[in-house]
Amino acid sequence: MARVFSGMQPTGVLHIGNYLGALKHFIPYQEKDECFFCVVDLHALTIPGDPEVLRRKSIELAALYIAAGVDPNKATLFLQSNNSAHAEAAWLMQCVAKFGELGRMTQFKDKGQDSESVTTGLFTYPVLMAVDILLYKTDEVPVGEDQKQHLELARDLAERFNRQYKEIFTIPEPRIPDTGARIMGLDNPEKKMSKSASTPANYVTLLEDEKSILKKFKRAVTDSDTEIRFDPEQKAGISNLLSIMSVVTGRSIPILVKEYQGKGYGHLKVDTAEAVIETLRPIQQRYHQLMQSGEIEDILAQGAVKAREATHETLGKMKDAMGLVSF
Ligand code: AQP
Repeated sequence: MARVFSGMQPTGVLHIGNYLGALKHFIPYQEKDECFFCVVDLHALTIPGDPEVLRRKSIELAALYIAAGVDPNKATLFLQSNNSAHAEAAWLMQCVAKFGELGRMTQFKDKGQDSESVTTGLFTYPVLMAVDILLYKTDEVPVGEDQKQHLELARDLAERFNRQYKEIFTIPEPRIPDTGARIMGLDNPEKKMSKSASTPANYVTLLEDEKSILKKFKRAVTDSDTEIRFDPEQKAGISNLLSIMSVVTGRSIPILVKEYQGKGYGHLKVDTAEAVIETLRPIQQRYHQLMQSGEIEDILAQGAVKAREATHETLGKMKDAMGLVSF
């Protein structure tokens, strides 16, 4: 039985990129592996926001995990800040990580260009992410493609710690899906779909209403050609629609390409929108039921206990290996 860990930030509302690239792939693991799924609320603090909004979003994200299929009887679901081992281990690992390697993280380069005004938390966040994973002795991490570099760092830090101090950490493997690992923005298919995009035309959220989903897909940016072909370089918009359609329907891209030969772009856009609507409908229903039931708080309280138990020993070993004395 493998240990599986993954997390999502409670900022904005999850979009179909988060779902198709990561969350959807969490679900099969819980049938056979020991899973820890986390709402990474400490990561959300790296970009300052309204505390009330963060409180609300954290609960809503936990409800979305369950609505999407995470079963709290099979997997441990918890808020990152409820297990203080994460913040503690992050400090220890920051004393192993190098300034230069954090400076090379592309996500920091994208979001942290104005170094005078960004928080130091945004700079050191990949170290927190590394210990999120390592504390649970994680074997496998299901994530989208944008997290590949952060996973590499987690592996490097684990190896360095094991060499420099003591063999404590398991080296985790990223699990990135073949299709859907990088869903692109509907308004700009050259860039990934992103919660923090400047316009809502970029993404479709998991809680979006049907009319709005259809409208956004109809307006999705494509090209001036007419051929339906999978070619992310030359035909980024069409290829993105095919990827989305493929993951939500389970049909392969070559089969879809064949099916849409000779049909117009409009056809593919409407069908993709409808397939997305069908996928999201049951998730939305379960989400609203859960939010009304008030069950989430109890689930998260139980998850926090299990998460603390799972990491207690590793954190203790880490401190001991580094020469910290415990009384
Ligand atoms: N466009 C995407 N396609 C496929 N997978 C994606 N992920 C994010 N965007 C896409 C995956 O979703 C998981 C949750 O990541 P997160 O909450 O930490 O957010 P993020 O990676 O920073 O990306 P977002 O959602 O677009 O937020 P912002 O705008 O704040 O950067 C991860 O597994 C990620 O790979």
